[in-house]
Amino acid sequence: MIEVEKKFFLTDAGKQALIRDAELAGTKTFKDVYYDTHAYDLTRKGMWLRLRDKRWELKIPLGGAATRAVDQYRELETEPEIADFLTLRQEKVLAYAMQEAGYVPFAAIVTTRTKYKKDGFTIDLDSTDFGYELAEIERMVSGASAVEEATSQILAFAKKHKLKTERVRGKVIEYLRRNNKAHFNALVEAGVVVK
Ligand code: V4E
Repeated sequence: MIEVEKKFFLTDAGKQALIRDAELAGTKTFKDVYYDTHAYDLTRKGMWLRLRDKRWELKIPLGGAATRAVDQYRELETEPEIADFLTLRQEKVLAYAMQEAGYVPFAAIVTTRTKYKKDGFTIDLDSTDFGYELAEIERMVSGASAVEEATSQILAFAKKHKLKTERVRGKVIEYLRRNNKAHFNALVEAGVVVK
């Protein structure tokens, strides 16, 4: 199965329309701490290394292109895989090996995510501790050939609920735009973020 997902700006009206007649599937709160070097070696390549609560995760763009158009990622979720990919010393606890290699935290974001099901779509409403909210609409498909159709279905579903269908800044990008202009501008320069 492949997960096709799109993020959208969330207004009060959009939120009310989305949750009307939707089935509530649960709420959770998690903390993400994102890491990179001082030279932004990972994020300038569109790679995102984070500690979500107690689990390390690394998102690597598929296709190798570090552009905003890429929205499919390979996700490494075990410490040996991440250490191997970053060529870190495996005999050390990952957090120490990362520190030794110059990875430092650059953003910490607490998100409360409420999940709904509606018309065959999964809807995530994310609310962050820095006041940014967005919606993510997802659909599972069985193969690559169905991705395009699912994308159109997601866009039609979003339009029906009066969500703005242009692409939205993800939570981390918005966090950097508000809190760390040097990092944000480096990502614009690298072509990872479209201003
Ligand atoms: C992929 C990405 C980043 C890493 C965080 O990914 P995201 O999907 O926003 O996090 P989240 O919490 O929804 O993860 P999940 O729970 O679904 O695994 S940070 C930036 N990007 C891509 C990106 C970009 N290059 N440019 C802009 C404007 N927005 C997002």
